[in-house]
This record gives sequence, structure tokens and C-alpha cells, in this order.
Amino acid sequence: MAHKAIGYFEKERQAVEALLAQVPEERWAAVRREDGWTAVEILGHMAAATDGLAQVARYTLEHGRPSFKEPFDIDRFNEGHHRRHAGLSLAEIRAEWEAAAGRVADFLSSLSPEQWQHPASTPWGLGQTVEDVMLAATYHLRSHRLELEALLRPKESGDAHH
Ligand code: NI
Repeated sequence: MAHKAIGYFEKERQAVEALLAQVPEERWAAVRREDGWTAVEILGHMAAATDGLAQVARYTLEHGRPSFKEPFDIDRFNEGHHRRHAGLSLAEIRAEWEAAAGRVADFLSSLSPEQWQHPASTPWGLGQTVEDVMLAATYHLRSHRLELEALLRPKESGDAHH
């Protein structure tokens, strides 16, 4: 039976794909979060962060130790994503997302039961195993997917129908 973390990831991946299929392209570039990030840039961050956490887990499995030594600055990390994605089109970011999601799915399906339980943590010190890191990646994806849904599909107020 597939590991439960694969099912959680695939469910999130499908929810992101559904948003991409349902929301017109111009809306992705037009809506902004309070801090100025567009929905396109948030999707770019989701792709980069999910891929990045899979790389952390993969490196730890291959080398027996984490790749990061310096204290992790999450604000700098996020701002780096924002700069790298600024001005890119939805099509460009969507291609990045699909490539990243494919790499992560391949990585998850490659893991043996022992590898899921191998010691690992996120760069900010969360979790104790590869499983924990990849669950954290999916929860992070989920939190931004819910954020995107609220931005892209605002609920109409009841009054609008009167
Ligand atoms: Ni984030």
C-alpha cells in the first residue's frame, strides 16, 4: 500500500490543478495578497518550497546529514522566491509547478519504508523523519492552496443575490 503521505500530496496536487483549470489566466496575475504578492507569485513559491523540501529530504538520505549548516532565515528564503518569480507569466510558473510536482511525486514513490523513517528535519528544525519533512511540505502546500482559493474565488455575499 502506498504511504499515506503520497495520498495527501496527490490530493493537494489535484486541488492546485483544479484551480489552474477553473480560474481564468488574467485573474491569477490580477489578484494580490495584502503584502503585494500576486496569485502567480504565490504559486511559484508553492512550487519552489515543495521542491526544496523534497531536495532537503533527498540530500539527507544520500549523505546521512542535512545540507544546511547556517541558521535558516525563512523571510530571506521567501523573498528570494518572490524576486525570482516577479514578472513571470502564469504559463511559466505553471510549467515550474508541474515540473516540481512531478519531481516530488517521483521522489515520494521511490521511498522505501526505512527511508520514510530516516532522520531528517526541515531547515527551520521541524520534524524528525523524512516522513515529517514531506508531510510539512504538503501542509505548507495546503495552506497556500487554501489562501489561493480565497483570493481567486472570493465568496459572494448573500446581498449580491437580492
Ligand atoms: Ni510559504
